[in-house]
Amino acid sequence: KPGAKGLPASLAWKDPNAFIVHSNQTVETKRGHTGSGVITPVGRLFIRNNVNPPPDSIVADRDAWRVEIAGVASPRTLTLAELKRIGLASVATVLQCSGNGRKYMQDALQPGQTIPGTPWTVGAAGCVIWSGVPLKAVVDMLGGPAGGVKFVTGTGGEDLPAGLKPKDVIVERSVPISTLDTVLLAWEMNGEPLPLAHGGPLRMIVPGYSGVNNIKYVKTVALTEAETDAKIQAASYRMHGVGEKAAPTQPAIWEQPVRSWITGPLDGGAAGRTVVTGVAFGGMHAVARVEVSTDGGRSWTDAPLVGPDLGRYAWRHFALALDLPAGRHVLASRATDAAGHVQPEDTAPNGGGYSYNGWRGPAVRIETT
Ligand code: MSS
Repeated sequence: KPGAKGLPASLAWKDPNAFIVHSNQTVETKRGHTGSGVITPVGRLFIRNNVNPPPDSIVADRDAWRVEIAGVASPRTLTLAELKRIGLASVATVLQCSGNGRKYMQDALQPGQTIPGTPWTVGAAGCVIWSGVPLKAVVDMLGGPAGGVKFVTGTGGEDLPAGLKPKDVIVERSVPISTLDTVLLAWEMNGEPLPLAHGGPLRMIVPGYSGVNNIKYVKTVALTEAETDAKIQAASYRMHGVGEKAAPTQPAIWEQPVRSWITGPLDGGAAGRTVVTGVAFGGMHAVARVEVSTDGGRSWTDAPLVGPDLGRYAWRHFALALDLPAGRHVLASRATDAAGHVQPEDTAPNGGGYSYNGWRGPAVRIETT
């Protein structure tokens, strides 16, 4: 039964009250537990592992971690200590699983249809400040990109389970070379050494791209001519119809669409003055506008954005003070990004349950008295 289990021992340092534990590898932040500041405390940030994480020993001597840089004029393996001498930058991004909101698609299926995967609602997401070296600075130092490269391909540092084909389990993802200007090789999260659980000692961050593209414990970063043929890229995280098989010809799950959801109130209570709060982000673009509805989308009111603006890849909180009469209310939020994309009412189910961004799914039903 989801939510009935406790945190796995490796995550015992996290806030036990903040999570719905789907499995040892899929731990969702409860709605409303991301806090009201912009940044999600690391103790309340969700966890998603596609394979078992590496042992703790890899963070015992962080500076000794080695990453191979390939697809450049002078390929080299660099230690984290060496990376720290190349450059430093920080970026705030929404880290969100590609399947965040999958439950709303699973709930909308016809009899006989299925969408496999964790039934995340809104809690496979957080907003985090990453610090590290821009990949561009590393590539420039190594003589620039090799000819003909079209992708940035990152490989996770897990020990692969024996008896399985490595390509079937390795966490290796390719993103378009256009991301070279924004990718960060990060060793800090929210100003602290990056915990193993979130990819320490070193993680490849692709701002604006969905969770799976942000490779934890990254051991190789290669500029490549083709996308990796690893299963996680070729036959998974693809946009395809329900019941269809994933294939490399389908769009990859890369850039995140505009999205928002209510974080409070989540329960009914006394009628009267109420502050409706939530988070909104634009994926690749800044959030331009958030509207709130208390009548299930029949009417909308602009909601003020609150708190510091940490840039286009971060989320913003919104807070609208209003008067809720006694009765039933359906609270929803609808965001618009700076490029004019508006959240749709719903997102049609797709085979992997990816990239849900409708406003209808996460609407909150409450009754005030
Ligand atoms: N990386 C690696 N190396 N491994 C794994 O498993 N996963 C993915 C990313 N990265 C992985 C990686 C996913 S899938 C996600 S979401 C993310 O990560 C999460 O993060 P955290 O830190 O929260 O755990 Mo879905 O799209």
